[in-house]
Amino acid sequence: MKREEASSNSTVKYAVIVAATVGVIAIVMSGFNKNERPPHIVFILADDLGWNDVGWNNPNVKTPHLNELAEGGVIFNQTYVQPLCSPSRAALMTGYYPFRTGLQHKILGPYQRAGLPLEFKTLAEKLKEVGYLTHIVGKWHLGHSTWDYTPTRRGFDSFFGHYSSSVRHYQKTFQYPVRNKTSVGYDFRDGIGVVQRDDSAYSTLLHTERAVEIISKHYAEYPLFLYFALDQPAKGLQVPSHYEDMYPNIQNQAVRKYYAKMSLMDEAVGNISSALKSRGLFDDTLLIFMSDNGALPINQGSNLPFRSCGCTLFDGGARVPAMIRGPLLKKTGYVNDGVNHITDWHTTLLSIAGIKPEQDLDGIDILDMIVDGSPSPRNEFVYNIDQFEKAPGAALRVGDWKLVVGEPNMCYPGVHLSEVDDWFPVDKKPLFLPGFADFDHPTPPANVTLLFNLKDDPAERNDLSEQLPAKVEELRRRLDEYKRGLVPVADGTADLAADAELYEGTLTPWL
Ligand SMILES: *[C@@H]1O[C@H](CO)[C@@H](O)[C@H](O)[C@H]1NC(C)=O
Ligand SMILES: *[C@@H]1O[C@H](CO)[C@@H](O)[C@H](O)[C@H]1NC(C)=O
Ligand SMILES: *[C@@H]1O[C@H](CO)[C@@H](O)[C@H](O)[C@H]1NC(C)=O
Ligand SMILES: *[C@@H]1O[C@H](CO)[C@@H](O)[C@H](O)[C@H]1NC(C)=O
Ligand SMILES: [Ca+2]
Repeated sequence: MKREEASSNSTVKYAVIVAATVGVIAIVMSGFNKNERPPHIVFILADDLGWNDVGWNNPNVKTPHLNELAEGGVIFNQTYVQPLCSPSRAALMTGYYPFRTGLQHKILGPYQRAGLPLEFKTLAEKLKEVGYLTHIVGKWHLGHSTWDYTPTRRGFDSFFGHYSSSVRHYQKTFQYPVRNKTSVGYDFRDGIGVVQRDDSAYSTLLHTERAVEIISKHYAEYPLFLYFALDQPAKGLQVPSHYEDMYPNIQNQAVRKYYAKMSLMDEAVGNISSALKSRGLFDDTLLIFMSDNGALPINQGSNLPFRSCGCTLFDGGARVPAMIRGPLLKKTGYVNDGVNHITDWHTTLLSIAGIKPEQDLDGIDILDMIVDGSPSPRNEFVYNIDQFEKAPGAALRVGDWKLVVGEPNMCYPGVHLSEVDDWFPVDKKPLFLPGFADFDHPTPPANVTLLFNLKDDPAERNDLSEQLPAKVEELRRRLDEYKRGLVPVADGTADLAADAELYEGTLTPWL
């Protein structure tokens, strides 16, 4: 369906008016005229997938399904996200930079009280208001201390997955330091219920099976929003061995397992597109794939040619593989070089659904850029602003220029900048990122001032700050303007009352 139809979609408008006055049930009764229904949306978000970890950027990684989808759609060369999990997810769900929602500092821990503040409506809530049936499968990671923070109270009709940052693929447990011990928590839910424990079943296979089931049973009169938040490649190297067999020539076992996980992930995407085809929905579905942040050196991922990794303000943390395929696209089978930010996808999906976005969203509507390759309307974006008193850090891009100030390592003091500031090769020695908790660290934080021209120097090798002080000042002033919108960081303390051991080993909302 075309864009003009979306904005003049009378049935949708009717549904909104009815929804506003009578409530959500009215939407289900109002129905959609077949030609007016906005497209189905399947948003696939990988976890910690590096720039160089997908087939179209690195032919050694076997991702045939993703490659095929990308060939029939558009690959993005300059998609930027937040350098960490919770902030990126918050940006996608709200359309605001995390420094405006309180999620600019590190990630949410499993026992943290804070979550994505309830005053922000999620993408799912907004899409639901115009009739989308909404599902999340996989990782939430936007808070769970109270039920109000959990996905089925934030606009999703169903949830199948885990609340916290990451769980082991077979055990579905996380480990978290609490006082003098390590707390182990089981974290796997279907809706609000706990899924029966089965340590022989691999998480991503279960997630994919659920996604396929949702698609197969979808009532196609209504638009579908499926947010498939993969737990791949993420942390740990558990993977069924037959995926490793796809890489007989890779000697390094860790690299082989990592690539195997990429191929498992690719198969999951393939199963989802097959399910869309079997159900007859494929041609009417916008399928978007991107990573939530750059690869971390804890894994074998690579962000080459870009500098450094996830959890930093360098481009290796924020510039990620991304693609879209589906209806609306008038120009396909090419690489689009327009700058876009994860918040833009929020705004653009609203636009596609015929929803008027809030005035002050940070996300910009990039629909024209996606549809026919028009120039990107975005000229600047904020990588992050974190006023964390021990190690403040911020970065901003305006045009081709990028300024980084303060501590570029967002995991300080967990790791020191010297450990992550590198151009990581594929078979590097994995670095252990010791948690994200604040603790006393003997090394003082960095306080850099770096200026790069990303057009000439996308790998950030040549700092121009001393040569171009006026440019530094110009960007610093722009950053100061953004800082006026800064909100305090959400409370980061771990609540000992949340210890899973108090709830028979299961992570549970506790407040
Ligand atoms: C941890 O602390 C508790 C109480 O503070 C104590 O009873 C327990 O023995 C300690 N455990 C270890 C392994 O030190
Ligand atoms: C994809 O579907 C096939 C056939 O049902 C299944 O054997 C395989 O495990 C699925 N792969 C993933 C990653 O879910
Ligand atoms: C993608 O970005 C790189 C680095 O900025 C650039 O060299 C390349 O030309 C871009 N590719 C396309 C197709 O625009
Ligand atoms: C970092 O350096 C700048 C000058 O380049 C200075 O103004 C600022 O106070 C320093 N910040 C910290 C936290 O030391
Ligand atoms: Ca992540």
